[in-house]
Amino acid sequence: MSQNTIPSPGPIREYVRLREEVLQTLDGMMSIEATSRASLGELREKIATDTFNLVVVGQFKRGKTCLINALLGAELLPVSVVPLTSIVTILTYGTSLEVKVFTRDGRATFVEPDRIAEYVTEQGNPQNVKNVREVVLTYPSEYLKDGVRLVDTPGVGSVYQHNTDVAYQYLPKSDAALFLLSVDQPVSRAELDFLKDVQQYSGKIFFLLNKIDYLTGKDLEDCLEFSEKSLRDVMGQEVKIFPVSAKLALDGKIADDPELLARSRLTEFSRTLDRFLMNEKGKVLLLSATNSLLRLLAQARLEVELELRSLTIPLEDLKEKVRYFEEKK
Ligand SMILES: Nc1nc2c(ncn2[C@@H]2O[C@H](COP(=O)(O)OP(=O)(O)OP(=O)(O)O)[C@@H](O)[C@H]2O)c(=O)[nH]1
Ligand SMILES: [Mg+2]
Repeated sequence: MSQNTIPSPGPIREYVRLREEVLQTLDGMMSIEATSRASLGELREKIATDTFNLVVVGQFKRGKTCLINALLGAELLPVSVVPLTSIVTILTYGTSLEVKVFTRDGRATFVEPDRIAEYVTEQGNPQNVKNVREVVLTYPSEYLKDGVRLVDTPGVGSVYQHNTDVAYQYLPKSDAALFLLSVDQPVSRAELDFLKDVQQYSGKIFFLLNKIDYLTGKDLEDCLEFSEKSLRDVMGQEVKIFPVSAKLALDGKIADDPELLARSRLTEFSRTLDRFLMNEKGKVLLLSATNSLLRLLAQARLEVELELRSLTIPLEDLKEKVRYFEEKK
């Protein structure tokens, strides 16, 4: 990341001021009984620690997990030709590689990194029999500095409905999304419907067309053009798609082979992502925090309205009875 892109003190001061305002609003909301304290507490912690969830999403088998490995330049997470990732897997900064498994009963256990597939994959943990909520890996990568968390989600649309459900449940926590398409499967209706859902939650979406090593020349151009047109219709504006090969990028980084890395075209995307994380992350974080607050407020309002309605009905009944009593009197 180049030094001259570091934001000047003005925007940083403005960011700190706005963040304080959001935190104060959040504290104010704690006094509204109908709001979920747990959700507010979680959101507060996220904003106070500048945690930014960069979530990798897409249909099954587009290469999401492989892309995360490629960005970090190491084979950290298991990939496969069959639907695989079944549990949300979070990569966060740490001085060494450590893997912690969080179960739904609130327990957390460290496991050896080479045993991760036993927890996060459909094969190792079918139908989530191990009751895993999420798995957190710490890793010393520049990408994960300053609160950025790379989040791998299960692919949507496979025969495993529970994998789709897990991916959907994580969407509200996404600040920005990496939306993966791949050249071996032209964009489908289901993919576009999923994009509409992602759009509701993510302050920023990056589009990647993966597996470009399968195509060359005109075929790749046609594929890109078709994908761009399909996405434009949903997004209502021009979209930029980054053509990449996660596989070549990972191989290139592991073998330290600049030719493979150049063919992967990952560097163009990485530079854009670096710039975004350096210059726009704060703005997008506050935007998605504000959206989460609005959603929580809307929920609270609905609950208050329901309570009011349940109070008004007996009141009407009571008035009717008083009228009847007066009449008889
Ligand atoms: N040729 C080629 N294969 C790739 C590339 N990226 C991923 N793959 C392969 O595609 C398959 C799926 O990769 P994954 O990373 O497991 O895909 P995923 O989207 O995480 O899959 P789910 O977790 O099941 O949704 C694996 O066999 C990968 O080796 C690529 O750039 N080129
Ligand atoms: Mg995966």
